[in-house]
Amino acid sequence: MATPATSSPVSEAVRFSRQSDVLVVTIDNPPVNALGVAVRQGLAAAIDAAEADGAVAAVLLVGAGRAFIAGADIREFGQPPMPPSLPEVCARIENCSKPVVAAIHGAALGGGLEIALSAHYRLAVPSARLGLPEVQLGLIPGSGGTQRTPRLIGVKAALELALSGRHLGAQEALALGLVDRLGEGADALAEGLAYAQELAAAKAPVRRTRDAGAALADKDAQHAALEAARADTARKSRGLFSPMKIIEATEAALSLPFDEGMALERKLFLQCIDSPQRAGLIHAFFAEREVLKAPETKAAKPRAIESCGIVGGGTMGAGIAVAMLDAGLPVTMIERDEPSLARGRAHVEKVYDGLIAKGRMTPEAKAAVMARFTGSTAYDALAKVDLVVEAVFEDMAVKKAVFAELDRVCKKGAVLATNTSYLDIDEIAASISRPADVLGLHFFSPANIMKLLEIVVPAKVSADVVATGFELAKKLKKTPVRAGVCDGFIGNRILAVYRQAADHMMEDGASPYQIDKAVREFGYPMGPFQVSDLAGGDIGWATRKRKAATRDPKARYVQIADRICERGWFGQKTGRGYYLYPEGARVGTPDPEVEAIIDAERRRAGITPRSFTDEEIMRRYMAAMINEGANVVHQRIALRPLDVDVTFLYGYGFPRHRGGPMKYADMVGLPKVLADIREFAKEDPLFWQPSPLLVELVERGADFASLNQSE
Ligand code: 3H9
Repeated sequence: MATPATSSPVSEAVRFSRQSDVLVVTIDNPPVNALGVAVRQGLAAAIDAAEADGAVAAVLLVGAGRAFIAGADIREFGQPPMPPSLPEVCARIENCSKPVVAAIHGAALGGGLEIALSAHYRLAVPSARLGLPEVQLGLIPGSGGTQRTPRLIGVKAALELALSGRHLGAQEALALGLVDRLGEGADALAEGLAYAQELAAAKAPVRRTRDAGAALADKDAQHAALEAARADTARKSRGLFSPMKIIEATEAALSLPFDEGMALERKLFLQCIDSPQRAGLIHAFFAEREVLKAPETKAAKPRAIESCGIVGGGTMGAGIAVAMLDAGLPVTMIERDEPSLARGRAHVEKVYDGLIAKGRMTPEAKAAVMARFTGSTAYDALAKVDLVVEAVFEDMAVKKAVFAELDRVCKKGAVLATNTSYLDIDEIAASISRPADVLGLHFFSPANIMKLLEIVVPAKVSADVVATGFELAKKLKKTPVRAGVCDGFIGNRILAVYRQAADHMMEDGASPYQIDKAVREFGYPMGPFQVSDLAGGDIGWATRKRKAATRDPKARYVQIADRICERGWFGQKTGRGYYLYPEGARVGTPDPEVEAIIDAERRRAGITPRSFTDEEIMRRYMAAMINEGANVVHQRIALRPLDVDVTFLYGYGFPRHRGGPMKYADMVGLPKVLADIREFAKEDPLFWQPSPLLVELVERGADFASLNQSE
């Protein structure tokens, strides 16, 4: 049936050939058919070819490989634009005089969906994922997404799509009216071709989305949806730039003719492209993919992980157990005695009972998950597991005793991991007969929720064990970051330093409430003193006591936290910490007694309090974070600055639109950061020692981004 026609690709990225009277246009730009310049040129040439060939009655757009089109080529943003632009390509498709069909499989996201919306007919097979995720990159849909989508599905649904960035399945897209037909199988090409031939045979008209409007007929409902989205966005999208622009552009679909709406969309899109938030968010997008490419994941194959063991059923051990159960793995928990084991099991069950209470799990589903959970007080129960995570008390002797047992019972080749937060994993590894199998897997609390997993790499570990850590992270849907061994690894080591900077400011005159507010306004969900109250002040207190013996006596030490802890004020769980939490409130209120303690401590230390602006607070807070981040990279605890960024984005609530501390430093400018540190060093040269890496980069006129190439 197919009549071969000459295919005349402008580039390899887009092929087209006539199959009977349908010009089949295949976008083939691996891995995800992003709309780089070659694809845009190829699509424009394909439409020209369709117009020029009298034998073509319809055009079919289809993606090769795993996706239809994942969107604009994100790597091109910030580069000089190369014609044709995506809105031009979309207009060429929409204005084609012959019916154009988009057959969608896999991702049709952002510009990919906008191409499909410019086609006259759309078919989606079950694998299709449609969406406008531009908001997650600090952008608005910029090729007609804000103008065509509401014309097809109404303002409410269009805004929901563009403000959430959510992906829709084929069924939902059909129900909304975003696609016209559901394919049945996996073969978008075959189903799309049949559809295009059917349309050609029926002499179906071209149907331009720009001319559609039934979905907008009820003007009152459209305006109500706009206002609701405005109110909701003002409440939720703290400081984000693009969501309000999405609403503004979408409103134009109601109030302006199509071409004027497109012009406004373009203007707003370009404003977003120029915003630092776009740079931060796109950095985060690539960085979170780059962290997966550790040297060991390239060099070695992971070991198979079909079953896991956990030693320790406390909060951390139970959270890790839940993460593993959620990934479908069987879990064996070891505790020292039956009551402890019962508590560990209860911790695990409590998580699932919470889900049941919220209607997010059925009791039957819980029973099915718990059937994969076993507990024992005998280490021999771990004889057959592929990987064990030790999550017992943070004490070297206790950990070594656990590892001696693991060494005794675990099968050859089992990965033996520790969840220690700060102990020397090299020392733990050296204490057993198989140091090559010992790895650090540092989970963050609550371990079943927090996305970050530091994969801590001791000196003697074998590459395949490290690769297994990354593979486990994938199974657990966590974001792994490779870290070297040191006190606190990447995250907690840097945290310790900027927390001290916050304490210094508190003693010098800023209140904890002002510091928290400044940090929140920067974009964090919480400030450092709120975090301390949430985590429990006793945790930091224990660490300070542990480090007391090794602390440099010349280093500044702020005692305010100790004074608060001595009163038993450990934060939310005790009803007061830095804040007061009357009757179990989760949001605290400032405590005048804490302010009195701070005043007393200032007097004791001979400090006359001074005022701080919020801007100075953030300058100091960030300078401390960046400087220690640079040390961590310099000492190869983190391989690249982007590893520090991802650690903070996923483990410490760093605002994503700022890209991470090191990206933020690049945006501020490293000379400025270094000048700040040198200025602060005049008061406290011991604390504010510029990182050698920061100094070197400034001297070379380079930035952190220059160190981000994959290893
Ligand atoms: C847009 O469209 C703007 C328009 O409205 C207006 C323009 C005027 N570009 O995630 P994966 C790379 S904004 C360049 O690991 P998965 C990715 O870096 C865009 N590269 O695979 C990775 O590279 P590497 C709106 C891209 O199967 C490789 O592809 N679209 C792009 O887990 C594989 O990616 C989006 O925001 C891109 N657009 O997930 C969609 N996308 O192998 C962004 C991916 O070197 N993409 N790469 O590390 C995604 O959400 C996921 O990649 C996707 C596949 C779901 C498609």
